[in-house]
Amino acid sequence: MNVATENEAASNAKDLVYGLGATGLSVARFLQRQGLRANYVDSRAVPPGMAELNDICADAVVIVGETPESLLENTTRVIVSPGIADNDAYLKSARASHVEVVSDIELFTGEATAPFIAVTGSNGKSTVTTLLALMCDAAGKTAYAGANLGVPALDLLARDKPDFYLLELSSFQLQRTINLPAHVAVLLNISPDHLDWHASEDEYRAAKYRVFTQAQAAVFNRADSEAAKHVPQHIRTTSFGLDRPRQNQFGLLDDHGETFLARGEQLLLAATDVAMVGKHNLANALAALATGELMGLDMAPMLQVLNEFPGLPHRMQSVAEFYGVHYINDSKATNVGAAIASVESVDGQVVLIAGGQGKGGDFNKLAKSTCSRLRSVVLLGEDAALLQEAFAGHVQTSLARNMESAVAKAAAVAQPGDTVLFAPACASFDMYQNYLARGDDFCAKVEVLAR
Ligand code: UMA
Ligand code: ADP
Repeated sequence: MNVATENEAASNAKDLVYGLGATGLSVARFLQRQGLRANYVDSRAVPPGMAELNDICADAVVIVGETPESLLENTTRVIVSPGIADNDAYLKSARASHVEVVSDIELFTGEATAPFIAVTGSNGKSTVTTLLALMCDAAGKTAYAGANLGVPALDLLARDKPDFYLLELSSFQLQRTINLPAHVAVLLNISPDHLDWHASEDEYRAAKYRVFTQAQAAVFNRADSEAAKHVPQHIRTTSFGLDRPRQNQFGLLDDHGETFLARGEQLLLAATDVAMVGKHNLANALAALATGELMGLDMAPMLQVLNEFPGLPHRMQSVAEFYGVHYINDSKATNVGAAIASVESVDGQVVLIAGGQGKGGDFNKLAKSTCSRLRSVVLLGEDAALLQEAFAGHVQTSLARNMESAVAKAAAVAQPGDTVLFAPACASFDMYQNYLARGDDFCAKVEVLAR
C-alpha cells in the first residue's frame, strides 16, 4: 500500500473513497470484489483502517491529512463515510465540481438482489432491527442485519443471498442515498439529534423522511403526525403507537385491567410478557410486529421472540442491585430523547449519570421532562457544565471527573428503592472509543463497588 501524494494517485481510478473507518474498509472490499480501483483519502494523519486496507488491497493508494482539490479532476464519484459531515470542505468542492457524492448504502442498493428492510428513527433502530433478525430466524427466513448496526451494509453482500437484508440506517446514510427501494421502510420516531452534523433540525428530519421515498410498503408511528404526512399514499402501510389501535393497526389495548399488545381488537401478548424493559420498548415491539407482518412473517414466532429477547447490551441493561439500589446501564442513550425515555421507563426515584458530547441537544428539555423523577444528577464529560446549567434549580447536581467518581457519587446519594441510571444523553467520543466501551466502564465501576 502507498501513502501517496496527489500526483501518485491511481490515474485510472474514478472512485474516491473518503474515510477509512468501518465503512471505508467495507467499500474497499466491495470494490475489490468488483475488480475496481479507487483512491483512498482520510483527513486523519493515522486513519484507523490503514493496516486492514493493506490486507484488502496491497497496492491501494492512500492520501492522509489534507486532501488536494486537484484529486477531484480524476474523480467521478466520492464514496463518503457517514461520520464526515456535509459541510466538509472537500465534499463541498466535489459537489461544486459536479462530482457525485454518495454513501455506501447507495452502492448497496444498486447491487442487492434480495429485498431489504430499511429501519430508521432517532431511537430504537438497533433494537427493532435485531428483533426483526430474531423474528426472521424464528419464522424460518434467512436475514442478514447490518449497516449502521454492526456489519457494514456492503459486507452483507459478500454472503449467500438471504430472504431479506435488514438495514439500520442513520440520517447520515439516508441523506446521501438516492436509490432506496425498500421492501418495507420503517420510521420509528424523530427527536432532535446530530445537530453537530446536520445544518438544522429540519434537515435532520428530511433525511429521515427519505426512507419512504421509493418504499414498496411503510411502517410509521401514529404519534408523529408530521412523519405520517411523508408516507406515500399509494403503498401498503401499517402504523404502530402506544394508543388503542384501529383495525389493522398495532397498539396497546387494556382488557380487564391488563395491557396487551394488539392488532386492531385482537389481543396478541400481555405487555408484562414482553421481556424487554420500558414503555419505549413496547413501541419497538409493536413496530417490529407491524414490519414483520408486512414482510409476511407468521405472528406466533414473532410473539415468541418478544417473550424471550431481553434487549441488547447497553440498552436498559440491569447491572447489579445492592443496598436496595438498582444499577442500570443505558450507555446507548446517546441523545436527549433516548435519555428521557430511559428515565420514564424506571419506577421510583432515579439518580441519573449523564454527560459526554452533547451534539447540540436540548438539555433544558431533558431537565424539564425528567426532574420530577430525579433525586440527583451526576455529570461528567465534555458538556458536563452545559448539563449542569440546565439542571440547576430543578434538582441537585454534582460534577464527576471520571466514571469511577461518577458511580461513587451516585451511590452515595441513592436511597434504598432508587435506581442509578447511566443514560448519558450524549455521545461518548470525548472519553471513550464508543458507547460500548463507555457502558463497559460503567458496569466495571459498579461491579467494583458491589464487591
Ligand atoms: N473521520 C475523520 N476523517 C475521515 C473519516 C472519518 O475525521 O476522513 C471521523 C468522523 O468525522 C467520525 C469518525 O471519524 O468522527 C468515524 O466516522 P466514520 O464515518 O469513519 O465511521 P465508520 O467507522 O465508517 O462507522 C460508520 C458509522 N459511524 C458513524 O456514522 C459516525 C457506524 O455507526 C456504523 O456502524 C459503521 O459506519 C458501519 O456502517 C456508529 C454510529 O455512531 C455506531 N452511528 C451514529 C449513531 O448511531 O448515532 C449515526
Ligand atoms: P438506536 O439504534 O436508534 O440508537 P437502540 O435500539 O440502540 O436505538 O436504543 C438506544 C437507546 O434509545 C436506548 O438505550 C433507549 O434509551 C432509547 N430508546 C430505544 N427505543 C426507543 C424508543 N422507541 N423511543 C425512545 N427512546 C428509545
